[in-house]
Amino acid sequence: MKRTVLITGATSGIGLATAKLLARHPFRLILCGRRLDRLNALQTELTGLTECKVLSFDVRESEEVQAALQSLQGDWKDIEVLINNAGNAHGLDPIQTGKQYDWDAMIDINVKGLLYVSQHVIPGMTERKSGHIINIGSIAGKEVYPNGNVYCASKFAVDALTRGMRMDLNPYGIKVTGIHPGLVETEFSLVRFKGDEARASQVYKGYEPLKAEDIAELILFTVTRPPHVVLADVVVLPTAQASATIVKKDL
Ligand code: NDP
Ligand code: 8X3
Repeated sequence: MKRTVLITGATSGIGLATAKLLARHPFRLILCGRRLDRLNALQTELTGLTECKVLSFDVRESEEVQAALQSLQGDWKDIEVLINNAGNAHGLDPIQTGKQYDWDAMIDINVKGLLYVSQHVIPGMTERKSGHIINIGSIAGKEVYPNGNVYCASKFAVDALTRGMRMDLNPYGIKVTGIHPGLVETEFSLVRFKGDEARASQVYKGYEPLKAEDIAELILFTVTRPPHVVLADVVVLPTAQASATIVKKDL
């Protein structure tokens, strides 16, 4: 029997790579994101590998999240693995000139969005007394870096929520994992720099960053451990990266 996995942010980067990899293993997938065209294309691509459902919603919108998750029918409601991956950085400004709309986006998506999705998935897990929640944090949730202020705060919050979930859900045998990547080349920097491709690509020059597939492999390893094993907290960096601010670059 395939386990049902819900992946937020499956239209791009880490979520997309994870969907493609898990589809080749005994999982069926609920693919989430705002860009419905990408979700539909992914569902088509994965046809023949596994069954997929597509749910298009904005994690910022509590009512949209509720409606999407309540639209699941039958045993598709029994989500066994929740991958809270949707998120981004918006801007890279010092606190004194940061934009409120960027702050709102990061807090609303990375923190409140994660909570909105989780609140509709957790009751099924507690009822069944099983499940696995994987929260994608960041090295930015372990260390603050200059101009990272609110993005770092949002990822510190993800780390705190991960630890809190692990405590509160412990009586129910639910696994909770925090995965905290360093620099991964995805659309992340393009979003952070508002579509400025030159600035975004500069972030990944002069060293070999992680690929989304590297994180997908880690997620696959995490969800295929035996019942008595949980990877609680994993920081994963490119070899060239020693901390949030130290990256060996050959430029
Ligand atoms: P991408 O920009 O490639 O992917 C982000 C995903 O999040 C997209 O699928 C996007 O889907 C989804 N998303 C963003 N906003 C919303 C929203 N409001 N509602 C629903 N879905 C949303 O970046 P990554 O793959 O790199 O990022 C994935 C996660 O990994 C994020 O939480 C990020 O913070 C984290 N991370 C990334 C690192 C990196 O260096 N790349 C390092 C450490 C952590 P859509 O736009 O279709 O809604
Ligand atoms: C993404 C990695 O270093 O840009 O979370 O914050 S970093």
